[in-house]
Amino acid sequence: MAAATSRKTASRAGAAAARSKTPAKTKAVPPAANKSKGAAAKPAPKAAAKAAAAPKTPPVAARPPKPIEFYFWPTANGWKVSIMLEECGIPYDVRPVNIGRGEQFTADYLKISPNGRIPAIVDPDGPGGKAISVFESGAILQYLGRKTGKFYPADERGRVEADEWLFWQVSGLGPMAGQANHFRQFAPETIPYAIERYTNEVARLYNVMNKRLAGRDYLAGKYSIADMACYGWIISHQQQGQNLAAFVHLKAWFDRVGARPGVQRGLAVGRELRSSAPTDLRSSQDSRRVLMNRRPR
Ligand SMILES: N[C@@H](CCC(=O)N[C@@H](CS)C(=O)NCC(=O)O)C(=O)O
Repeated sequence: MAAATSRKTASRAGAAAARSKTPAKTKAVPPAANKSKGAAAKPAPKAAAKAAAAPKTPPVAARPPKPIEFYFWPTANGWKVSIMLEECGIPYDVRPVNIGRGEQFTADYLKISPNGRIPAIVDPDGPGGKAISVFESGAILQYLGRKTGKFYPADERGRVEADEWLFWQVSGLGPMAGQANHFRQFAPETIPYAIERYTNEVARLYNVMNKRLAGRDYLAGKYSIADMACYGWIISHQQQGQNLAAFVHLKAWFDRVGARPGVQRGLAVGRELRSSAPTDLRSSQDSRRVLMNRRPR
C-alpha cells in the first residue's frame, strides 16, 4: 500500500484477527440479570456500589462512528464503493493501494483481501462492535447497504431484484467489459478473435441493460447498489468498443445516475492518485508487468 497509509497497520491486524475462525466468546448471563424487571426490585448493596463505580461508557448511539478504512484505487471496481460511501454519507479514510506498483500483493493487504484486488474495507464498528474486513465489491456494497439501511431494499422482493442486477454486474458486465478493454487497448498483440468475442459480448450485455431500463429509471426499482455497481463500467464504454448512443435507455440512465452529487463525489475520490502514479499501462512497462503477470504468487 502507498506509504501514506502505513500508519494504521494495527487496525489491519485487528481485522485479520476478526477474520480468524475462533468462535466469538459469548458472555454467560449472570443469574441476577435473568430476573424479570419486576423481580429485580432491589440490587444487592455490593452490586449497587460496583455499578456506581463503573466507568461511564457513552451509549453506542452517542459515540461518533469510527471511520471505515477504504482500500482503494480509482478504477471501475473501486468507484462502486467510493460512490456508495459518499451516497450514504458515512465517515471513511481512503487507504490507497497502488495496483500498478503491486501493493495489492503485500502480506498485510492479502490478509484483508486474499484475492489481491481492490476494493476492500475494514469496518472498525463491525457486528458485535468488533472490526470486520470485507473484500469483493458486491459483498462490500451489500454489507454497507445492510449496515446503513440505504440503497439496498429491506423487503425480500426488492432485495432479490437488487441482488440480481448486482450479481449480473459482478459476474458478467465487469469481467466481460474488462476483457474487451484489455484485448482492445493493452494486449501486446492484436487478436481479432478475442476482440470480436468480448466486444460482442459486451454489446449483448449493454442491450440486456438497455431493455431492462426501458420504462424504468433504475435497474431495481429505486436507485440502489445495483446502479452503483454498473455505473463505473459504463464510463469506459468507448474503450470497450461500444457506442452509447445506440442504447437509448441505457444512455438516459447513465446521464441520470451521473447527475447525482453523491456519484460525482464518489468519482472524485482519489482522482489525484490516477494522475500521479504509473498506472497508465501503455506508458509504464512496470505496471504492465505487475497487472498482466497472471501466474500464482
Ligand atoms: N471481483 C472483484 C474484482 C476486483 C478487481 O478486479 N479489481 C481490480 C481493479 S478494477 C484490481 O484490483 N486489479 C489488480 C490486479 O489485477 O492485480 C470485485 O468486484 O471486487
